[in-house]
Amino acid sequence: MKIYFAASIRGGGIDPETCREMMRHLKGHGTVFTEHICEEAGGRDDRDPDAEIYERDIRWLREADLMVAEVSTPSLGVGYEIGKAEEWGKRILCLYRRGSPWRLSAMIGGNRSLVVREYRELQEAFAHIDEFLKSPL
Ligand code: 6IA
Repeated sequence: MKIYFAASIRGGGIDPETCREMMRHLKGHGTVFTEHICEEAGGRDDRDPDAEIYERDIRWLREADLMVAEVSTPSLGVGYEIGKAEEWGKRILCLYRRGSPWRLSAMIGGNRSLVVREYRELQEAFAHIDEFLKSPL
């Protein structure tokens, strides 16, 4: 199973611990292309030129069987990737943490093509991931 994990980097930035734990959990299910996104989430991210990041991520997204997106922190990049993945017919799970200071965009929460699930504890997020990955591709 090839999984594309998307999470906010420059847009607010996902909580690094949440990023690492979700990544660890997803890796138990298959190959996660975006393994490096938790490395410096919330910190310095200018190691690679933007054009390289864009081209590599788009290539991975095309190749992925499905996408899991952490959407508690708004991110232009994650929103863009969700739009692309939808256009390409990928299955998409969006995970939103209840109590986030940001309300989820209606473009995500109101889109019936996406599977949107809320969680508070990480264990709940893991259960949503397991459920989503059990469904046929
Ligand atoms: O607009 P944002 O920066 O929040 O967009 C985040 C999304 O875009 C993520 O889901 C990534 O797939 C993609 N993305 C944005 N910046 C990077 C990046 N920079 N590396 C990989 N994917 C990225 C270097 C990051 C670093 C933590 C080493």
